Amino acid sequence: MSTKIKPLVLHAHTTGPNPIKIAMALEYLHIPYTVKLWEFGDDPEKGVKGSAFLKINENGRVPAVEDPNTNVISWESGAIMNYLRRNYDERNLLGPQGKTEQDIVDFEKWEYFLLTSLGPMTGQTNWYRHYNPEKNDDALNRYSAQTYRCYDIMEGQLKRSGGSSILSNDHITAVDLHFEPWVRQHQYAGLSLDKYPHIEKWLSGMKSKKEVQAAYEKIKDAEAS
Ligand SMILES: N[C@@H](CCC(=O)N[C@@H](CS)C(=O)NCC(=O)O)C(=O)O
Repeated sequence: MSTKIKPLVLHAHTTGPNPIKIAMALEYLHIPYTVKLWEFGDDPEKGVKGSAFLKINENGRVPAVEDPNTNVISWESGAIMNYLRRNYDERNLLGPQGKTEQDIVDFEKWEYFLLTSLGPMTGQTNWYRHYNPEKNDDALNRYSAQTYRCYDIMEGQLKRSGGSSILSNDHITAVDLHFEPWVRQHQYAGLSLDKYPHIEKWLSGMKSKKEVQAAYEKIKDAEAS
């Protein structure tokens, strides 16, 4: 199937967690793609807040995907993931694992939980740990505690699902891909998984998947070229 598809362009950043999820989905679905890396900042030609990139995503953030097969441009990792599933996942490899309304809601609730809670709380923890111009312990403690609260919820779900994947044992879906890069960054955020054995096990399983490894490699290769 992949031979007939023109390569999609994944707009990404070397370290940002959100583009990696999309690279993973492209790998799982065997969709050909190239990676275009952007810097943070407003350099007109190279920056995510510069005029060249703002023509692709007026929100000035990666990921964004351009699909020459459909001429669709998508941004926001949740919207991109759903676009890829609708258009390239005929066998429903990455989607909800059943057809009932409960199956669909279960998929979406964990996807939205990452997009609105675990991801942003980790992002804010990173910000107050590494980038805020002034030290602000109140904010750092608040966001660290909120991220740990999300880990509590994720740990409970992994206990229920069997632990290898978030929705059901052994079957990786787009939900796992959304979570992986954010949870992988726990040390950078100054957080520990010591109290989260199920998350630790899930993460190490995710890291061992060839599609996940290929996604990280592809971003690294784009950096080197
Ligand atoms: N909600 C967006 C978040 C995108 C986002 O925050 N991307 C980061 C990289 S992971 C970014 O582009 N940051 C650059 C900036 O904020 O200037 C999504 O899920 O795609």
